[in-house]
Parts: sequence; structure tokens; C-alpha cells
Amino acid sequence: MKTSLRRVFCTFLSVLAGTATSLRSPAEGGGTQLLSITPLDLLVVVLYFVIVLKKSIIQRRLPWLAFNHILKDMTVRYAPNKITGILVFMIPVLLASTALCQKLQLNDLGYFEARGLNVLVFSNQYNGFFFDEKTAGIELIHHGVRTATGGAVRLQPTPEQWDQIPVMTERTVDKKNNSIEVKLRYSDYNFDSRVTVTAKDNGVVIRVSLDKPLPEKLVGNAGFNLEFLPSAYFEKTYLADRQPGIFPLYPSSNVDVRPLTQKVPQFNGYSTFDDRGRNEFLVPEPLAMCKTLVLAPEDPERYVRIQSLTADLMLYDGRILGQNGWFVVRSLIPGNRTGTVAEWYVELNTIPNWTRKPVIGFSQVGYHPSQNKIAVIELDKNDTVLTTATLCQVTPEGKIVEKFAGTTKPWGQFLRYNYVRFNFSTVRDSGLYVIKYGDQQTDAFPISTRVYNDVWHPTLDVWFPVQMDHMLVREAYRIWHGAPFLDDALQAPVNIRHFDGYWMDSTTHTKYKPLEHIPGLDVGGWFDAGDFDIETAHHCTTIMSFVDSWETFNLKRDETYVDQKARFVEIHRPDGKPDLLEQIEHGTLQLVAQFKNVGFAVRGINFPHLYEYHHMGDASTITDNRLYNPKLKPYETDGLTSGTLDDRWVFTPKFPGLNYSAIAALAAASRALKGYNEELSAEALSTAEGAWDNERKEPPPVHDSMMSWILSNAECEAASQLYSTTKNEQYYRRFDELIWPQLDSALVWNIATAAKAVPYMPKEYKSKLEKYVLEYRGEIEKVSQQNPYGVPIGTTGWAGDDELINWSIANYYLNKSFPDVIGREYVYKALDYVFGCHPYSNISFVAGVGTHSKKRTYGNNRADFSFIAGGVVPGVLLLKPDFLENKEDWPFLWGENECVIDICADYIFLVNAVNDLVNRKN
Ligand SMILES: [Ca+2]
Ligand SMILES: [Ca+2]
Ligand SMILES: [Ca+2]
Repeated sequence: MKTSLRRVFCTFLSVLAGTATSLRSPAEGGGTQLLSITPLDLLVVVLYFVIVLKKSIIQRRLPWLAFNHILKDMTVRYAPNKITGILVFMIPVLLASTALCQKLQLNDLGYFEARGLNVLVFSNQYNGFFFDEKTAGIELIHHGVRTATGGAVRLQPTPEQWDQIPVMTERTVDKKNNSIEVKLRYSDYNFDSRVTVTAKDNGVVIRVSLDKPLPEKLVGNAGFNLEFLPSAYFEKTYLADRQPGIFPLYPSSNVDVRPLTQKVPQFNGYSTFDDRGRNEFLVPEPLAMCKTLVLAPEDPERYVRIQSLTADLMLYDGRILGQNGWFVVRSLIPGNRTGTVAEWYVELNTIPNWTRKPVIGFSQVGYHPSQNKIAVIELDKNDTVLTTATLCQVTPEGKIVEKFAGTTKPWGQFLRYNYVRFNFSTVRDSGLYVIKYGDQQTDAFPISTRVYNDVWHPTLDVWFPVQMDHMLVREAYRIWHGAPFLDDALQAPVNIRHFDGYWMDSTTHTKYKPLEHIPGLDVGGWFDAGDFDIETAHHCTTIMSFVDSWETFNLKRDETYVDQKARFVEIHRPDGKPDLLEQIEHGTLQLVAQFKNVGFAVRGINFPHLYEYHHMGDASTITDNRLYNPKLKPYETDGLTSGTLDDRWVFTPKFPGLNYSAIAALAAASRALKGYNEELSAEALSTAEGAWDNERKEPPPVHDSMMSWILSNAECEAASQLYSTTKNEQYYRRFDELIWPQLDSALVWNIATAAKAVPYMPKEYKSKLEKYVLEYRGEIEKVSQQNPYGVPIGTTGWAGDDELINWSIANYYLNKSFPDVIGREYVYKALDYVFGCHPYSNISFVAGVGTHSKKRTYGNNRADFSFIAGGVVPGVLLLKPDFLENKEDWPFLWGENECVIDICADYIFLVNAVNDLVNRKN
């Protein structure tokens, strides 16, 4: 039956495609028999369409839209001839299938919505700080996955992070006409455009209009772009006006080399391209040009059809210029024209009645028997809530046996999803378990007293050694990187705004001239994050956090070999010295060097060129490791020095509060290093005390209330640490003077500093603090009600695991001193969240930790879609207005996936804090 149906169906398709009135049937193994249409065949075709095809559509196997379009084409081609009769007969069928399609509607949150599809139009804007973060413009959320971004008028075929971005000057949501209009402006070119997005059928019409013609300079450069996530289209195909193509897994399209004079400059005149002095730049050539582009015609979840009613569509691979590029579909805007200058119809398939699979949030690391165990289940708002879930034990025989069945407790709606919670706290038996909800079963996880014993090891054993600056780092057969930045560093020039958020005032504030070498800085320090700068503020908090871990938990783990003199580090090789002290020493060496050679804590040490900054891979290859010598020509060397101006720059603006943070870190480090590196310990303390005296003599000018708050908080911490180290009353007096007004003005932000100081302060300090702790409890109780996870979830451009971990650490300190006021659950919940009990997915946010964890993070190996074990990512990022996201198939979104030193150090502390609490007998 199948063969005959297939034969007839092929005939039918051939008619539709207009290639012939008959076709060679693939079912006949490539034979040449021609099939002719008989009335019986037609009847079978219709029945086939109605029964088989529609069933397939409903079962989500075929994109009905593809057939819809073939049928529409057929109408055009064959309406006048004898097949008209068939078509007339087919119309009711066509209409019936069209009923499956849902029209996009503008919802109250200001985006277009249909089941399985959202179209966001500048719900998120380019924020200008990190420029193009691939989280702005017109964006598509297709069957629960954000697959497209960057829909806007852009000035390059494949815009990079630091290419110019438009400013949205106006956004009008027109509910009546189901339409959103934005005005975009490039002020450098005095160029304004309007982009209107209007719902139509199962998609949108995007129209770009100009009131004034395109500025001459932008003709050939300005176009309407929409960017598609490469990983969403890997191993899928496209049709460009029916020419088939496969989306490249790895970039390999052609590139045009053009003279620099033709380039639309990048931000602030910087360049992502190292042209080796040739005054050139690169432009990718399109993979395809067409009027109609169908993306992933074979995949109902990803099917997108774009039809240009104006200039040709061009499909580009943005990864040619930068590994974080996307697939870009673009139409150029013509010169000398006003009115509508670009118009697309973008149609997307939606699977009828599509419902997102539930996400069962739980800890991939597992649970200590004594702690609360609550899974949070995230549900599509169209999903039916199941009233029960079960916890099953995985037996030594490999069987999955029900251990506990419980009711799910509805929590309600948070952002776009509904939530229920499943509490299985009563299960305390040690073993391996899975959670079952509906037809889903989670990864297996342990319940055991040992779950927190070793989950911090990868962070200290692997992640931190890889971040160590000025050292070669080996791990077994692999060299992570050679010893980098032996040419550190030059005094940064004055009056600059830097691409990484750094800046310089009109003076250097040092004894050095711009671009003069500052000696002694090629020591210690960590790469800040996925980038390779030394960010001093993060160094201070990292050292501080390490000292807290050292003093609170006495972590003597030794699995790393560190030789400062030889600049050599080896992972998984004990050397008889606690790794934590080796890390504290490494951070302290850099901080002390800054005070010794510059006179104060510098803002940071960063790259002069953008094309050095975006480096991925071995840090030792970013600069030539030779001191800059202005007497030589670029790329010339005398064997010792070099004429290439690639040495990092030391940024030395006056940064209120930073010196105090450094003083706190140095005072703390001096305690930890005592008995380990006496000389450095003494130097750290004398540096801290000297710097304190200087700061107190000449307090920096305070410009606004924010700065005054930061300054005061840092001074508090410095006074507290100096007092703890020296017991000198002057520090206590200053701390006492500052801490209470700080708590009065910003309780939540200062409570950790206050709580940490309790053990060092007189008894009356603790009683005075109690009223603030009671007030703080009210605050955290409020936070706990805000979402089903009961923890603060950040909503800024950088996801919130950092704040979350710090929140829990503050709660730990408070629990230690005020156990009756702040319960232990306020410490545990954050770790459950980080380990997988969070929105979007249930992956552990610590790479390599837990059964199923982050395998793609924004580290220096991100180009390999890989991770550095123990790195903690920022987590779920809020895309306004209601979409939390943490992509696992795309490492390049730093706000979701970049591991940073202070978060990772704090994570080590928090794991040990939780381990301390769960194992306490009382
Ligand atoms: Ca940085
Ligand atoms: Ca060691
Ligand atoms: Ca150099």
C-alpha cells in the first residue's frame, strides 16, 4: 500500500513543482517508468494528503508550510489549465491545513506571540557597553529556543562585537494593527531609519523606510540584517531560490580583501583586525544570494522562509571574521531612495499545539541526606500540570525502583512559565536516584553525606591554575599556555576610553610618561575571565575570598605544583604546599608589585589593541613577550626587544575605593601567608598599612553618592581586615565609625562585611548588629517569595550567579553568628540552584561538576566549544521582558557563559560553607 501511495504522491509533487506531469518514482529504485495521472490517482492523492500528510504534520514530522507553499506555487502555475479542477477540490483541504497555522499576536508584554513562536522587536537594545552582545534588535524565539538576533539596519555584512550599533530612539507598539515600529539612529552618519514589523499569516513583514536617502558613505554598506544562531542550524540545510545548500559546521566561505579607506570604522577607531600594517580589511562573501531563502526546510522546529520583496537576500557566515559570528541574512539598502527601501516577509513554521517539554530543576551534584530536597519543575503555560512526581532509586542491579511518590505543589507563574515543586526531603537513604515526572526521567544523582566533599576541587585544581598569568601551565600531556606577558607593561597614554570599560584621565597620576615601560609587573596575577587582562578590583576580591576559605575551612589540598621562579605550574602534581596558599601568594605578588612600582592599585593591565584583546587560545602568543623598543620598526626585533607596540598597558586613573579594596586584600593575605612566605606576608602588611596612611591623609575627591558608597564600603573592609591582622585600635575605631551608617544606607550590600567582622569585634558589636540582621531577614524572606527557586535571580546584562553566591555567603556568615535568625536553607538554596535547580535547563553551572554540567563555557578555549573544569558560569540571563536563557550549544554569550575569577573563588568558599553546615551535628 505504501509503495503505491508513494508513487502517486511523487506524481502529485511533480505536478506541483511544475517539472513534469510525471516523475520517476524513487520507490522503484530509479527506474524510468512514467506515471500518468488518472482520476483514481487524484482521488488517492487527495486522500493521502488529508489522511497521511496531515497526520504527519500533527505528529510533527513534516513542516506543513513547505507543502503550503508548493500548493501556492501550483495555483500560480496551473490555475488556467486542466488541473484547475483538482485545485478547486484541494482548496478546502488547504484551508483546513491553514487552520493549523496560528497568526502572531502582539501580547501585553509588547512582543509577537503564537504557540511555539515569539518575535521580539527591540524588547532588548544594544546597551553600548559591550556593544553587540547578540542579545538585541529583532529576535526570534522558535519552539522555546532563541534562534535569531540582531534584526536591524547594520553597516556591515556580518557585524562584530565592536562594529557600530544603532541607537533606538523610539519604539511604538501598535496593538490595533499588530505592528511595532522602531526608529534607529547612527549619529556618526546622521542616519535615521524606521523598521516596522507587522504580523502577517504565520510570520511577519519587516519593512525598512527612510525619510532621507542613505548618506553617500553608507551606500553599499547599510543593509537590513537578521542573524541566525549557527548552532541552531548546524547539520541542517537551506534552499536559496530552490538551490540547496548545507549550513557549514566550520566557516570556510570566501573573503574579499579591501583597502581600509572603504571601511566603516569600528567603535572609537579601534580594529578587530590585525592587518600587519597593510591598510586592509576583510569582507566575507555571501554563501548564497536569492530572493527566497528557506532555512532548515527539513526541520519543523527551525523552518524559516524569508522572501525579499526588494533587493536580493544574501546569506553570510559571520564566523569568518570572528568565531562568535552568526549566520547573517542581509539585504542592501539602495542609495538615492526614500520610502520603503527594504521589505521582507519572514514566515516561520510552528508545530500545532506545540508544548515545551518540562524542565525538572534539581541538583546534578545531589543532596546531603539532612538537607531539604526540592525539585522545581518548569512548565509551558499550555502544559497540563501533573499532580504527582516520583523519586526512584537506581539499584546496584541497574533497576530503577520507586522510592517515594509525592504530590507536586503549584507555585504559580514566574515570567513566562508555570512552576510546580516536588519535595522529596523525607528520603534520606544514601544511594543514587532519579526523578520522574510524566514521561521524563532526570539524570541520576546521589544522596550522600559526601556530595559536597570534592565538588570544589576542579575549580582549585584546574580552573585557577589555567587562569595564572606570567606562568607556563601544564596538565599531563597538555600545555594550557606558555608563560605570557613577560613584556608587561607600558604606562597607558592619557585621555582614552578603552574597549574593555577601562579609561585614562588627562594625567597618568604616576611618575611614568605615556608608553614608558613600568618595571616589575610581570609577576603573579590571574587572567580576569575569558579575556586576559589583569582586573585589579577582581584580584582584590579573589584574594580576599581565598583568605576567607583558608581561614574558615583550613583547606590544605595540594594537587598543584607551582614554581614562581621558573614560572611553571603543573596541574595534578602535588608539591607539598597547600594550593590555596600558592594562589594567595600568586595574587599578592601582583598586588604588591603594583604598589611597589606604580604607587597604588592600578585599574588594571589591559591590551592596547582590540585585535589582541579578543584573543582565544594560548595567552603567551598574544604579545611577542619582548619589551617594546621605539627605536626598532614594527615586527622588527634585536633578539631582546621589539619594535612591535604590543605590550599591555597599565591603566592608572584614580579609582575611588580600589586602593581600600587592595589594602583589605593585602592585610588579609599577610595573615594567610604568615609561616608560608614570611617575606611576602610582611611586605603585604607594610604595603597595606602604608597605603592606608596615604589614603587617610589624602582622601580622594568624591564625585557622586555611588562613588561615596563604594569608597566607604571598601574602607570599611580595609579597616576591618587591618584590625583583624594587627589588632591596632585605630582601625577598629574607623570601622565602627563607618559600618553603622553603611548598614543604615544600604543594608543588603554591607551586611556581609558586618557579619564577617563579628568574631574579631568586641561583644557589644554583635548585639548592636542584631537589629540589622532581623531587618535583613525580612529582605531575604521577600526575595525568597519572588520566584519558585527562592533565591535572587539577577536581571542585568550579566547573569546573576555571582550575586547569588555572594548572597548565600552573607547568609552563611550570619547563620554562624545568628543561627536562630538566619536559617541554613538560605545558604543551601543557592548551591542547589547553581548545580541545576534553575530555569531554562537543569544543567550544572559549574563545568565538569555534577552528572550533567556545562561543557561549553566562555573561557580561552571557547573557540573549541569546550570548557575549563571548575569554571562557574554567570547562569541564566534575562532577555526582556520574560525569557531566561543559558545556552549550552553556543559558548560565546559572555553574560551567560563567561567564568570570572571572583565568582570561582567565592564558589570554593560557598561549597565548603554548605559542607560545613550539612555535616554539623547540631
Ligand atoms: Ca576584562
Ligand atoms: Ca601545591
Ligand atoms: Ca612586546
